[in-house]
Amino acid sequence: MRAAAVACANVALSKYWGKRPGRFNVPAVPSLSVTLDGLSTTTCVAFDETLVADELWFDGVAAADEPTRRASELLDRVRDAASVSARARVDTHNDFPTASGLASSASGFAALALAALTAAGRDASREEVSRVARRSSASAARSVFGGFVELPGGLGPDATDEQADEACVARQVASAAALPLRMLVCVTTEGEKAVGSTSGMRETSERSPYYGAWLDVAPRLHAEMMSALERADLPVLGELAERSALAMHASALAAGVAYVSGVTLSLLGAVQALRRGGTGVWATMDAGPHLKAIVDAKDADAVASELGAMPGVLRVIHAKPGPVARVLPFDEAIAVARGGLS
Ligand code: 2P0
Repeated sequence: MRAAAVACANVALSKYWGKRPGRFNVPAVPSLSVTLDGLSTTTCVAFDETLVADELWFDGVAAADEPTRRASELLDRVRDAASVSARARVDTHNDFPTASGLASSASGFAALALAALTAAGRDASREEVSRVARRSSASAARSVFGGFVELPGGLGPDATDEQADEACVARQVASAAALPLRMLVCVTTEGEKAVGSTSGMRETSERSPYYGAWLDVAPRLHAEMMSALERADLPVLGELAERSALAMHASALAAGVAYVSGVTLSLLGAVQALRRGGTGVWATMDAGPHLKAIVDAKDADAVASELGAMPGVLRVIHAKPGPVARVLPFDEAIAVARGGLS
């Protein structure tokens, strides 16, 4: 009744922002991501009949009520699927800043879903792991897979919520080696973000005059990106990824949801200037102020030193396309999760 897993963060090239109305946390638009090597969450789950409630610990420190409640919701779905009644202790460790727009919920819920289903004795397919993760955090559905991963958008209003849930399954669409892409994560703060993704996208859908435009353009950018990926055309993919990020942020900003900071905008200017100078580099940003530069592997070191020298950049993480989530030996993982070792 115990198991451990590791999953990597992912960054969307074509962004998910906004949910299909109804249940099961189904995105309104399709997304395409790259799983990132080296930004990982290690999670251990131990079901224990003596516990009266689920417990969540980060690096050996008890988590606050809200993250514990979200972990417990996922565990409820696993208990239902595997006919288990025991509560669980969850120990987890991120090797990058938590809840600051670096996709810690994606790797976190993917690792939790895989560890919990395995601990419950459920011989789950990757698709089942991904669906369990997606209902907690849609981007987590993508972190179950390695390389380049697509998560479809929701079906139209004629479909039932159950049909939309059934159809919304992530899949790997290209291996990690498909493109010589590197992601340079320019870390601009170690703090937590002020507005979480779930409430940020709800406010955008309720208040942004540009939310309709986003719903219109996102699937088209996504389709063009899928064919650029099929052709292994990094310049076109990068250009489209930057447009997807800018459209998402413009729509959020019009609702007063601002994730970008002054440093983010300076970095965006620097990326665009590098591009005018002939370097293949493109920007993407998520629900936090960090800018991620998409770059050809051959230019990664030069671009990283340029961006890393900009005021306000704390450090630059070099990431390449990463692997699928996997089960780990429990004893090895618990030392990492409780001690914060990596
Ligand atoms: C993405 N983001 O596609 C987009 C781009 C952030 C910006 O998915 O409400 O934590 O838990 O399903 O997955 C972050 O949102 O939101 C996210 P919920 P999630 O990566």
